[in-house]
Amino acid sequence: MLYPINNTKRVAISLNGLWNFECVKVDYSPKTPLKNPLLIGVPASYNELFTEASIRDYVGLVCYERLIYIPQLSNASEYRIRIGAAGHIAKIYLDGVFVYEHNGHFLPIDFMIPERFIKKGKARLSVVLDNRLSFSTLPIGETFDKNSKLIQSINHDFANETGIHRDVYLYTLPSMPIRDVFIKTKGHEEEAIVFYEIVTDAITILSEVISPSGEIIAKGTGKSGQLFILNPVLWDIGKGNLYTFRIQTEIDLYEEAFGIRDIEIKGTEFLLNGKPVYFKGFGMHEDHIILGKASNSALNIRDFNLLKWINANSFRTSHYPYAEQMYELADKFGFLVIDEIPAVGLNFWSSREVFKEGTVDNRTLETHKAQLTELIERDKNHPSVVMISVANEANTYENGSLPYFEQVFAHIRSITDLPITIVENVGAKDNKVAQLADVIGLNRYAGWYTDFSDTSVIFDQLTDQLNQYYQKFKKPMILTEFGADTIAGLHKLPAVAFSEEFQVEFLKEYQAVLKTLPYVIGEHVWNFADFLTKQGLTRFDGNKKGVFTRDRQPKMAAHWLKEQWK
Ligand code: BDP
Repeated sequence: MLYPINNTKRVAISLNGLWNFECVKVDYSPKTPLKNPLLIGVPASYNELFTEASIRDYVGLVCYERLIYIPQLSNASEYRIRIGAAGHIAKIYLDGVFVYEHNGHFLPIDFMIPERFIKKGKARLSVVLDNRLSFSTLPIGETFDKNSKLIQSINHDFANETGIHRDVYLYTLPSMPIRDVFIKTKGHEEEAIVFYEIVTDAITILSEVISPSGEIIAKGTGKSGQLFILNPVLWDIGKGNLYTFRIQTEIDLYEEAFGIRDIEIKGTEFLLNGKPVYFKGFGMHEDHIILGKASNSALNIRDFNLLKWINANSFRTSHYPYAEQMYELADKFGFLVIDEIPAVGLNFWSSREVFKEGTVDNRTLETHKAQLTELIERDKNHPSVVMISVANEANTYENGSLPYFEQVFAHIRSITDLPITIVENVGAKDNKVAQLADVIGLNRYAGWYTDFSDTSVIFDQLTDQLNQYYQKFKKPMILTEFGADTIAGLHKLPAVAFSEEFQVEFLKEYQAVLKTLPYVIGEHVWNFADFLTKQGLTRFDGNKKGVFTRDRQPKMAAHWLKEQWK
């Protein structure tokens, strides 16, 4: 699936901006326009925009609605709508008629506008979103009725904010369009091969590779082939060298950026263009003041400038696929991305064949596999994506976890040759699954959730836990999470938990261990920035483990990390 673009053959019209909005009943169907709509901004989470707690905390169905006008363009043969992300389950209606359904909060919704609406030239577009978590959604969760109000049991640590979260486009395709392109590269500084495969019914196909400096350096014809490039400029950390793959048919035109880079796991090393990489960076969240989980260019640029400033080279899209623009920026800035699916906190596997309420089972597995397919379809050509994470903190000590993850790994390996990781928090001894991964991610909170505020336990405990993993699985490892909640502006000497001084001392202890263990190929501090999560006794206006505040200003630890990562 290709991103909507504007060029001489295609038109993409933004449908962002003001929409009508209403919280609606669970059996709602938009036969008639909304009766008492509120105005809402798109993209944004609805949870942060109003003054009533009843909307902020609303669980159930909401309807977004607006009129769309469909221009009649001579070159357009197909009209489609693409919503970058909205969730969890989205049902789309035009003039009250159901046209499309999608399950997956963090992946695109893309559907064709039926002919009769194009003839009419306009339609009422209704996007009905259902944020009820279940064992068929990712993340999983449960929804209960409490005194006629829906409430959720959430097994993950970020707010279940909902809304149309990414850009919405009405876009056109010419007849026999270029539907997709798969680009793979292999090579080194002397020579590279670009393998391509184009999905289209067009007959005459011309492909061109354009170098980062703008010259056409290779040409091909047909739907698939290999192009040789002499002395390529490689894509690398901090070097977002991007080539363009231009496809022209008799009626269509599309340009896709790609990079030439090689990745390989050799023993305990992760090699990028033949050189070992040490991952420095963060687990992040798409989370912003007012916008909630929506993506915004200005805020995305700010995040990348901070990542660059702090000398990071990578991040994990914890705990879900981010907006396309984050990958586009990672491609351009030269950042490594571990691309994660929202399989967070999977637990309680059903030991039976039949569905059992309150268990992860075949319903979850089907959603998990379908979203991995959509993730690879979306992100396959980004040079920045160097690893896929299939889950975060699943209960991989439970018996049902192995057969479940055998299927997840078989599926992901059938659709990509990228290295696969799983992010763990169970001890090595009890882990039944980690042998399936190429790289093991481990989240650790010694001195915080255990032995609270005692940093002296960190060195020995962490050394021991990582060594146990390595001895059992013999895989390269990344410390994918370690961090302490820190209130910006709280200073204490000597340090106490929650102070900025404590965060530095805490991170320092972890880093000291990592330097001694050769199989550890990276450190991702938890978290890049403070973020919103459900209310709880251990959460003071959100999770405060950010090295930056929620409005993206540095805490003391940011200055310290910048020095360490120089
Ligand atoms: C880890 C989770 C992460 C949480 C973090 C924390 O992977 O999502 O936010 O703990 O508690 O277990 O801060």
